[in-house]
Amino acid sequence: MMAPQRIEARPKSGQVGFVHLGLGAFHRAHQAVYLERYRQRSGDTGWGVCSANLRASVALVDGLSAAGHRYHVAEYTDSDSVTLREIGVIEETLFSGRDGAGNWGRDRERLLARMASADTRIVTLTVTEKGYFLNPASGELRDDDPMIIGDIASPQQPRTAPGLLVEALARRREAGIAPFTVLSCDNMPDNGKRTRQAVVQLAEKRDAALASWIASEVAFPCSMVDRIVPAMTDTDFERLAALGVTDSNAVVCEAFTQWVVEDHFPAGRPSWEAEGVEMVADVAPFETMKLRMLNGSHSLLAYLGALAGIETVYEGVNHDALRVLLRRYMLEEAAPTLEMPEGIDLDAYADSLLARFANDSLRHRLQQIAMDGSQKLPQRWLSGALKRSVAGETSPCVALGMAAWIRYTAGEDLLGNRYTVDDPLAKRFADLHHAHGVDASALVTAFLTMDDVVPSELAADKVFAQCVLNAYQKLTQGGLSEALVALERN
Ligand code: NAI
Ligand code: CS2
Repeated sequence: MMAPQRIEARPKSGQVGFVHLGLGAFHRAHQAVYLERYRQRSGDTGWGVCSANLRASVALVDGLSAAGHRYHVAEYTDSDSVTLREIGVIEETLFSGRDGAGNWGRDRERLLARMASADTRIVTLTVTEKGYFLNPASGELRDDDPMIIGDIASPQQPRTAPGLLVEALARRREAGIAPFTVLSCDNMPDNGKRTRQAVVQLAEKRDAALASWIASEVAFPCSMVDRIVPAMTDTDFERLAALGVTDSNAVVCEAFTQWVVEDHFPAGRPSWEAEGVEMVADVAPFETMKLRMLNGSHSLLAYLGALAGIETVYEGVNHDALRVLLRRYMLEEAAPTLEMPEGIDLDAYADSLLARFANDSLRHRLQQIAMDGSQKLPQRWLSGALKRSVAGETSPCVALGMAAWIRYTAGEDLLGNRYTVDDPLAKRFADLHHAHGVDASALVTAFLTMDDVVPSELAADKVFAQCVLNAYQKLTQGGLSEALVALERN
């Protein structure tokens, strides 16, 4: 391996301009890196971050605090080339979730005070697709969810991301302070619009005037975010230690990074274009391209690979028939559904994605990608397949993916290994398998008619439904190879 490039963090300023909700791996490897690089170049120290977890990972909150809010990001071009970047832009970490004793909201008031402060001009989020409490198909607030019911009952003691945003905005409105800009950095289509939907619909349950003020005064720009940041493994920590970095808060990621942001920040923003942040009028084409081509391929690999006992993206993309499937899906099923600006070469983009998936320095586990499928597949596969269905086109790759996802939700791979299905709807899936397990046709129909996940117009497409059933039977009776061969004949 070449000697790593080492970049130290700039001294801290104590000034906070951002609050972030969802202190996870991606935030530490993406937004925080852009802000650290901005700070390094510009000398502008006004955009420090207060970063919070609303649920789990209090250990990370306290670990970063104990480390003086400095950590390392290892950016791997490949296993021979890495940049070790120290990040110091996070000035504070807070926890508003439930602690070991079952008490909620240890730092909630400090977090709300930060969000209500006039110094805070932008609130960013990476709370996963499920953290917005939206119905994945309709985009409506799930006001029957116990967490949302709790926030409606106790709006001043919010537990959810939408609840915190509503309460903080209510305090700013009350104090005559202009609102912050809300910038979602989650893998959702129209992520800004969906965040706005969740916040306004929750505010409506509390005070119509507040909801109206939020709807008219608060900016919710959309953004497309891209950097492959796998959950850390013991091997990752060992590799870093071998480079002299012993840091329990470190993250590893690919060298590639991209951030395309709608330029709508009434309260101001960093001038971070020099760091490569692309400020545009309309993010949608880039967001849809990435969600369908990169994330759609990731999910295909996740379910087909996991069922065959394949562990990582790297192993999966080196499985010849799976790599052929990914390229076919990207260019024959995803690309034709996209409306891209002139000059975007989708063939080249597909090849760049396959090259990124083949990065031998990342242990990106398929089980991590497979989680929350009910929240991910609508934007990754189903919206594109619906567009094709309406045009009278078939989507055999997506149909195979759906068959693999349905089989995956049984919680046992094709080799008999059991695993936990990590999804907000996991209980429902288990019930469906219990009710229909041996009757493939009834099981596939039951999954396809879940209208909070699968668009009903797509479920009504009999050709698509039959394609899913045929793929399901091939997969469960003949295994991955037979299912892929059958697809090639399709
Ligand atoms: P992570 O597991 O490291 O962090 C997830 C974060 O979401 C944690 O802070 C967790 O507390 C929070 N969270 C989960 N459920 C929540 C809920 N119901 N309410 C509030 N907070 C909740 O995962 P990571 O890698 O940081 O990814 C987070 C999100 O970032 C993804 O779901 C995706 O939307 C986006 N993203 C991730 C990329 C990656 O490669 N890891 C790349 C591009 C986007
Ligand atoms: C992955 C994404 O876990 C998943 O669902 O598909 O986190 C993926 O790594 C990122 O979107 C890449 O930008």
